[in-house]
Amino acid sequence: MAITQTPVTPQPQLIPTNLGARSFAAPPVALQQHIVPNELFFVRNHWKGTPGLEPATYRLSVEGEVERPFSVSFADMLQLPRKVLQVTFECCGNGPVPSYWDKQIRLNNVEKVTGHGIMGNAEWAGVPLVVLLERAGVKASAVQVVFTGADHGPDEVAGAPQEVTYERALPLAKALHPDTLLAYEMNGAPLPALHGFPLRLLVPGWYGMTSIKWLVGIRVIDHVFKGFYQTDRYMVQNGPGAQEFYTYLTEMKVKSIITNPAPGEVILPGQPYRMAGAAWSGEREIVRVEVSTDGGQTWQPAQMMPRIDYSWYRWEYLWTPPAAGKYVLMSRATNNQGETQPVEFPNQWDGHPYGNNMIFPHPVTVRAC
Ligand SMILES: Nc1nc2c(c(=O)[nH]1)N[C@H]1C(S)=C(S)[C@@H](COP(=O)(O)O)O[C@H]1N2
Ligand SMILES: [Mo]
Repeated sequence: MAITQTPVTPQPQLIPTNLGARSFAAPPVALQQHIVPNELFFVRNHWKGTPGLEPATYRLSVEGEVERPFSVSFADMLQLPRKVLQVTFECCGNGPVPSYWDKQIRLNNVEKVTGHGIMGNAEWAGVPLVVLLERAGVKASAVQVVFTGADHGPDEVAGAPQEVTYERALPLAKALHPDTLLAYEMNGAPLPALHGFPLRLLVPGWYGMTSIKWLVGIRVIDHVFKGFYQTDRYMVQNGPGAQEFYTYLTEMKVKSIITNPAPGEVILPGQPYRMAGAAWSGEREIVRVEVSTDGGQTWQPAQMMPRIDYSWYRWEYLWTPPAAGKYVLMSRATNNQGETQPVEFPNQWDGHPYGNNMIFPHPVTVRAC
């Protein structure tokens, strides 16, 4: 199968987040909806463009520590058992940089709220991965399952001249989980090119980098995978004295965001305003979302809507701002393990913003218009 990088222009509403036009954040209006429409769903690509995979020639191979290696066509995939799941995921780099907020709040002229757009919730349809793994017959020697994307190139940060392929592994238990999907549909439409057409892995509850797009290979291995995007990215450096040097991110940490008010929205004094947002915690349940309208001094419970499958929970809070002025709104989620969001971003030893789940200040100005 010939693989060429096809230039693709994302929807103009998406916000470019880095040089080289590889990644795009969802605008605030996208995160206000329970289901983020495909054209507003964030895009995070390691290289520009998309591998131009053709469904007619597409094959997905299953090999390695299996009894019966095989490959399937795209048409065959569509005949296999189908599962539909709502799944929320965020890129582990999602979130404003704390120093940015410190500065804005210190300057006290905060109005612009950005930085949560590299996440979304969609309804995905596909084949449970376990169906293919059972057909192949995983050997007792299996330890992990490696997923290979069709995209490759020099790494964007390391700038290494050699080609690296986008590949990552899952532990066997997560690979065999009945909800780990090989998705070919997103919100009822064929998977868009930018989101991995024709087929992507979808790992519910885990950070986005595990959900390999343009999936062409599945390889069961008898050891721990040490590929570049497994060991050199998406980990946080632990503090001095820690037992482990790095913590590798897997399941999404407990987190919440405020989506209403949006940046620049006018809020009137003395009138009830419906604050809203989202909360999630990997595969776990959220048991509580609280809201502060005074920069974290006092907290009130928000009203939570139930989640669907692995979607985020939506929440609301009716707030009547007492008077005109500047307010710092905050939300704080707690999961069923008693884990809650930290006041400050904990893991910043190496300056990487990965896995930031702090309580984010959401500044707003209340004024009569
Ligand atoms: N093949 C491939 N899969 C990939 C990536 C990539 O660059 N190549 N990016 C990963 C990252 S870091 C994220 S956050 C999600 C983003 O998925 P989306 O672009 O569909 O929103 O895809 C993941 N899967
Ligand atoms: Mo990501």
